[in-house]
Amino acid sequence: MLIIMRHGQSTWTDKSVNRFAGWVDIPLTHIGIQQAQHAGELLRQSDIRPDYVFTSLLRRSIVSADIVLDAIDRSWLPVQRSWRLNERHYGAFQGETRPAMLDRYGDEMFATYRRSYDVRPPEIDVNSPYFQGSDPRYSDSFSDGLDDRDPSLIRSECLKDLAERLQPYWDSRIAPLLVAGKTVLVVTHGSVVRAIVKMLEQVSDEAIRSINVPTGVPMAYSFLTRADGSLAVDGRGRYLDQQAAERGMAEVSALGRAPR
Ligand code: DG2
Repeated sequence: MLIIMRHGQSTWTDKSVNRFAGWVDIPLTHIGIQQAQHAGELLRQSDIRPDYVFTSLLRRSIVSADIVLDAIDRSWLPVQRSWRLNERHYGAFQGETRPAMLDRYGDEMFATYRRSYDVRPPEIDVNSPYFQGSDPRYSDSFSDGLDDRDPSLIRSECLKDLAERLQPYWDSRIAPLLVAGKTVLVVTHGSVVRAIVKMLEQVSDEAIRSINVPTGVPMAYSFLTRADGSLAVDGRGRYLDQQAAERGMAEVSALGRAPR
């Protein structure tokens, strides 16, 4: 079984701040902490006990996973972290408010930059305080050897770029655990969840535009293993709290609307 979850609300997804984060390492809000606690409660109530845990290199994902593990008395599990589970690099939008970008680019381009499959936001300036070029977590020594991508050089990503940098990690680190019948918890970001849903449910490039991911609500996928050992997903992803998921999706969608 796969349990995939976007981190709890962050300080920049709080609607009073409403800034694009991408690879900027911002913390959870009090609400985000409560959402992660609730997510842990949901796992406990459903008697779901992860065998393996994955996070990105960003604290909103790391701390959310810690809170979930604490709630299910599994803080002892080793956690695997990778930049490949980071949010999409939001390029020059990182640190900018959504209303300001909506104003600058207009409804259609703004929606395209935010939700299209293959259009990247403009690249971030290497002198921006929000460029990660000299951040030690992305330096070469952290290279995972899966391909020759250097995360310290990335200056913007579309969802397709994210899916491509995620694929080797999924294939080599996560999918084999699912084939072996393990329960895997992935605590990550909105765009990573969208990329995984797209892959598992074969969502079209067009249809993925309308999928928003709530903060802090776990979603479960079950799998069957085919005779040749490959993985087949058994039905669609199921939010463990459908009402909270619907509320959260509406909130995420509203962040991209002009303030009234
Ligand atoms: C949000 C996504 O990602 O923003 O980068 O600001 O999951 O890390 O909070 P997350 C960000 P939207 O694409 O929903 O505007």
